[in-house]
Amino acid sequence: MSTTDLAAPEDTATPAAAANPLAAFVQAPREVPLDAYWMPFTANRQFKKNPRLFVKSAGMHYWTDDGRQILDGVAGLWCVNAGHNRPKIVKAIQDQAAEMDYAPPFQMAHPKAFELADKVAKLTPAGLNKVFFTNSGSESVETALKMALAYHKVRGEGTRTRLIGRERGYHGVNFGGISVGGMVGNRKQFGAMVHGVDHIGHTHDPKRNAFSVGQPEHGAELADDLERLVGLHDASTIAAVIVEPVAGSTGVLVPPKGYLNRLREICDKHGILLIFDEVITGFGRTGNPFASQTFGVTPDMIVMAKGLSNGCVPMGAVAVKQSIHDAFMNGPEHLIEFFHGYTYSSHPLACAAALGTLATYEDEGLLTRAADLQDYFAQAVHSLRGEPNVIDIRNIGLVGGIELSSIPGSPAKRAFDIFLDCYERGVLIRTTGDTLALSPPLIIERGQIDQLVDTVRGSIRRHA
Ligand code: PXG
Repeated sequence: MSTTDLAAPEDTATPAAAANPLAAFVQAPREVPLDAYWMPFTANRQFKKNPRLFVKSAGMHYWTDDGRQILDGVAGLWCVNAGHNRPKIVKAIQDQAAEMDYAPPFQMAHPKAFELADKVAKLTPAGLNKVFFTNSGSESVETALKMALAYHKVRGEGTRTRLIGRERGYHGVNFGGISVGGMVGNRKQFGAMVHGVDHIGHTHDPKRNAFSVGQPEHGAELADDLERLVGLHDASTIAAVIVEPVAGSTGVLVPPKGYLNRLREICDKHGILLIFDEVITGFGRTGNPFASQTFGVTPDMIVMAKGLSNGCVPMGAVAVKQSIHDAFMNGPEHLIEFFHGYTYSSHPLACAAALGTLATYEDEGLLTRAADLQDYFAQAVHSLRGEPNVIDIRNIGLVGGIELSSIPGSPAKRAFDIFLDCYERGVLIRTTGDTLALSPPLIIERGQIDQLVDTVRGSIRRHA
């Protein structure tokens, strides 16, 4: 396949263009050597018996190696918020690759890194105006946790070494992230992890909140669990609390009304930093650039990735309050203030992709489009109430979770079978346990929301 086959210079995001599936794409099927690649977070043996391969993307769609068009109901993996192969992003990456491939980020830099940080800082809530670049959500989480520890140390509060996460939290797959994370499957194979970590309880409360539209009514008081941990460990030992404003990977858990505000208050009271992991919620998913703005709660740090570069080139970032940054800016000026960074922090291709991404969001008003579509989307996903085995439906902005009862003795199987069935019928969704997750690109049209939900409905019925 030549590179020109993959490029989509025309704007294919419009439904009309996307309806022209394989116009410029004729390819002989090719043999793929399946054996050597150990696939991440994948049922490898199942996959290799029946591979699902994408070979092209444009707008709201993928195409498979056997030429089928698939509606993307999850923005790739919650990241392709502007839709696929958008022209400004494609061009920015192509131009950058031709102009300068790499620039060292330690003691050197390139202009686009500064331009991008400036633009990101303008999107984050007021006060979070310093931006540190990484290459993924997982690296951003580690960066934020290390910053929190180092921040307290440079201020002379080095006893604050404890990191607090939340049950059912997902913060990537590195050691800090799985330690503060609260997903059993991500923890149980890996020993004792980072010590001194503790967790507040999760907010999932189907008894009181099942089928809530948007934020659930009940559960603000669950934030008080942080007071319990302060009582147990003492605030002087706690550096930071990290939570996802909306937990994505554990099944779209929307924060109860008032919950995040209460968490903020308790953190303020005890001098604990509040970190929001917005890897999924960042860049328009909830109807604002960040969920912090949707819920009106400003953390001390925001962890981001995914939608920052539209998934086109790996990139993550941590935005922090000026005061956190400034605490490090002491000591002799020729010395490094924060001993942390990656070879590929602020990689030129990633910065170019992110600048193209932010320009696309701005041109098309995408960072607030979920707010316009959320009522329509909510109505669509909640129309699945009453379908067989549907025990809860949760939504906010353009993200929805449909929880199904498990097949006795085979947890996650019903949802996985539905995922496979949807794929056969031309729609890509995600599953976690027995919850189906929908998080389409923000360019989705109403008719495509209908297609997405109707396909899921048919699959749910076929697997009753
Ligand atoms: N934090 C959050 C909140 C995430 O959702 C990460 C950190 C880690 O990002 P990286 O870029 O290191 O993968 C994530 C990642 C899913 C799913 O479908 C979600 C993620 C990754 C894989 C699958 O639930 N989110």
